[in-house]
Amino acid sequence: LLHISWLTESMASGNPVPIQDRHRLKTSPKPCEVTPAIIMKSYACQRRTPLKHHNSFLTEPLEILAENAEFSENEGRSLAFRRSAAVLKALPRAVRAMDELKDLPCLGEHSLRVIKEILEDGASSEVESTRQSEQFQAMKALTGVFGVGVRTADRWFREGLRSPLDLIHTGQKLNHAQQAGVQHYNDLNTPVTKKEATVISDIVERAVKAVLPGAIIILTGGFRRGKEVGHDVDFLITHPEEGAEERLMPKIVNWLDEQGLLLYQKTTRNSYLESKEGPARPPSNMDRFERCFSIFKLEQTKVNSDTQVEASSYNSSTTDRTEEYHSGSTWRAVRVDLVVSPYSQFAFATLGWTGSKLFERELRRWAGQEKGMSLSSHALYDSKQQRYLQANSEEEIFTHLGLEYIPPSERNA
Ligand code: DCT
Ligand code: MG
Repeated sequence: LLHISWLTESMASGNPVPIQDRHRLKTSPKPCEVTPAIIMKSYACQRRTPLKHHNSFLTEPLEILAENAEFSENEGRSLAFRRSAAVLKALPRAVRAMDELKDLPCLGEHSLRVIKEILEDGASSEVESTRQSEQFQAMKALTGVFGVGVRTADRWFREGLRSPLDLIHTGQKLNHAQQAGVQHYNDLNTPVTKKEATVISDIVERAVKAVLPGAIIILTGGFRRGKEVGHDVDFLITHPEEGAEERLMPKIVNWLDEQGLLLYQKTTRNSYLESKEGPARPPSNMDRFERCFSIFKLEQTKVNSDTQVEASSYNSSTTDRTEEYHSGSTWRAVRVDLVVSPYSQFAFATLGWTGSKLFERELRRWAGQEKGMSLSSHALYDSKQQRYLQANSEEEIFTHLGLEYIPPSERNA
């Protein structure tokens, strides 16, 4: 039997053989029974986190508590649970006992208490009561409306509202985004499949090529990390000729609209070039590109016929599920995010829009705390050298940051 233990980074450098391994060294007669310790680095951007891991039974409950902390705008608490969960996602096997966790970073007292309860009793009472609570369920339902954030949802909750239907019944004043969110609530809360993302990719590609030949389009977000489903489909668009991408978004949107493909869209202009501010300031770096939040009208026939063509590579239940869910309708609503980046910022934009959210956060924290640098989706600024560091690829950005390159499929922290 192989024994696996894991070390934190500091232990690995300062104390190569941890106590329990010394014990094993003494008690194990054969060297082959001593396995190398696994080094668990403390920033998520220093680790490989695959999509499929061995500890969902722990990470899902911890993420419920993280989500609940977000609902009460307790960012520190939420981050602590998310960091704990991310460490467990990076482990090579399922946790079975508390002592397997003692050398791991990022596991706070509260997270450990929850994990202990799950290991011993099969469930955590705090997590289960959170799951069942009226407030958690209402906040989940209300923030599940496109265009509704935590603040608005919380105000509605305190006014006695519990679900999107309550918004209609009580005649709440809704902005355009929220109106679309209520109208397409069921569709937008039905996970988008990879198949659907592929069909939408084809549409976006046709739109972009029609209005700007030579443009480059990449799928970012969860689908680039290998996810099978997502809450939306994210695209990043650029053109090798710097400046050719300016004012591109309205043209794309017009093309899509003329084809009757948009149910909703809101475009924001690139404020990064216009504002002429100094170094990009993390973490509010997500809103400065020319960006379009949209809802696509996706014809089901398109998805189904394409599924038949490529049926071998996809699970056929995908089609069954969407047909069942949208019986009586020939289309469904899907959230799509389009972002346009200048070519010189494309590597930073690609890295910033691939996620996961925690991985991005950790990259920026690493840059600031460990390297005296400031990373955003636009640029990397070195405070010591007082200059921007250029990059043509994600690999170059990791190199600038002194990090081992982590491919998108292992950024699922
Ligand atoms: N992003 C980020 N910080 C945010 C929001 C987004 O760094 N506050 C980045 C990381 C992921 C990317 O943008 C796209 O965002 P989402 O679509 O929200 O995330 P996702 O990983 O694609 O998840 P999903 O599969 O649910 O769409
Ligand atoms: Mg996404």
